Amino acid sequence: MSNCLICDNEYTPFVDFGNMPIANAFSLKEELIDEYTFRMQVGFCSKCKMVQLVEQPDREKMFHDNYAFFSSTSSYMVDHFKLFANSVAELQDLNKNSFVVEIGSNDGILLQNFNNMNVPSLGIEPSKNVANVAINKGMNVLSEFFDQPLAQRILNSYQQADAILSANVMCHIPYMHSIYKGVKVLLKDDGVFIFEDPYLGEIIEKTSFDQIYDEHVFLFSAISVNNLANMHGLELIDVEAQITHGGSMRYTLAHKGMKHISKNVADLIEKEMVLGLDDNKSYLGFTDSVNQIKRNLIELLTDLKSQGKKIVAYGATSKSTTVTNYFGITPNLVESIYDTTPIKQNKFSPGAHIPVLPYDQFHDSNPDYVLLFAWNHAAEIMKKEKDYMSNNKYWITYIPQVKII
Ligand code: JHZ
Ligand code: SAH
Repeated sequence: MSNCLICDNEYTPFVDFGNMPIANAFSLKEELIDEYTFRMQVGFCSKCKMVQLVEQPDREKMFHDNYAFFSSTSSYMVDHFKLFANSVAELQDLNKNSFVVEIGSNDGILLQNFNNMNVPSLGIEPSKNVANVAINKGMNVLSEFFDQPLAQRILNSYQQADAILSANVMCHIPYMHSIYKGVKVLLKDDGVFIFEDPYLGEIIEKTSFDQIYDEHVFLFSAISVNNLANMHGLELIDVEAQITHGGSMRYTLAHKGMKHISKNVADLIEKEMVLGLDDNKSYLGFTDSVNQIKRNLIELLTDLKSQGKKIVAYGATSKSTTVTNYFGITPNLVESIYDTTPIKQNKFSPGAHIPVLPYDQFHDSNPDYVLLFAWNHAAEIMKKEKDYMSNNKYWITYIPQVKII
């Protein structure tokens, strides 16, 4: 039995991936000897309905001066965050007297849009290397972990915020009560707290099990987010599905009773109850669904290898760490992974030790099959590689099922 990070209720995990390394710990050969691992299991709390990792490594092991994920590597995401910023500016009627705070601003992919609009903003980004990219572009960023004490310090130096924003960060933070207490004091009476994260409903429907790795301590639903918000005098006032990261949800919260609640909230909560996201039973088949994908993918890769085919992978994603380690994919099956991120290149993937090579070498590698680890960017990547792949080369994807394209 484990205790819920939100309400302390006891629960039993429904899936166990065994020992997993840090998903973004791409390492040099000499660093591979002593790789850190943790037991990766996920459970559902039947009381507050939160789906969560049982154990998560210390935050400093994941977010530090050599953090490997740079948000702006996808041009689609650059456009997505521009639209996000524009929608917030319109919703809150932002101007030069407003104040926007972003939690987990990474390389400034969202924050830069407020700079361009001359709206005062502050990014909070503990991973120094990615924070520095934004700082060097002229953005106002504090390289620290956001929590309640930091919110109080921000309040002392600035003012309350018209909007507190966060994308793909809230689901990374186990100390949620500290975050919500911080948001509560930092948010203006008529302010909004808007965040988006991979959506539990999509993860269950698509069996996108690779959204589960060390950084993703929570898989949110509207039900669990609303329950958590209510514990802090906040409430969910809108929800909006996003196609990013394989299916995300944008949640808008406000101080209780301060804003109109969109019908979208009740509609989504009802849909989640029909889907059974509030019911323990809905999670019991998850392991079998993951194992079915595992059998099919390993069978396909083994079969192709026995025919002498060359298989490489595209995108050294965090998600791929769960896939390679849980499925047992080694360099014997997948020779190398090509990626555009300099800090990941000429290193080895966590646990599976597949060489990560610069994207520039991808075309010359001349593979027969390309396993698409960055399946969430399929539209952008397949468009970019259309001509190259038309020449008797095939993509392999595995979410929601194994498929050759
Ligand atoms: P991508 C990370 O997850 C980690 P990851 C984190 N926990 C999270 O929640 C999301 O991001 C937001 C490369 N690439 O976006 C770049 C190419 O090589 O799926 C990246 O290394 N060529 C914070 O790591 C990787 O693929 C391309 O054309 O699962 C994509 O990683 C494109 C588009 C990407 O996130
Ligand atoms: N918002 C970006 C970045 C997501 S990566 C995007 O959607 O692409 C997740 C980021 O959250 C990392 O850069 C990490 O350093 C940061 N992070 C982790 N814990 C945090 C905390 N407590 N406060 C602020 N940022 C945090």
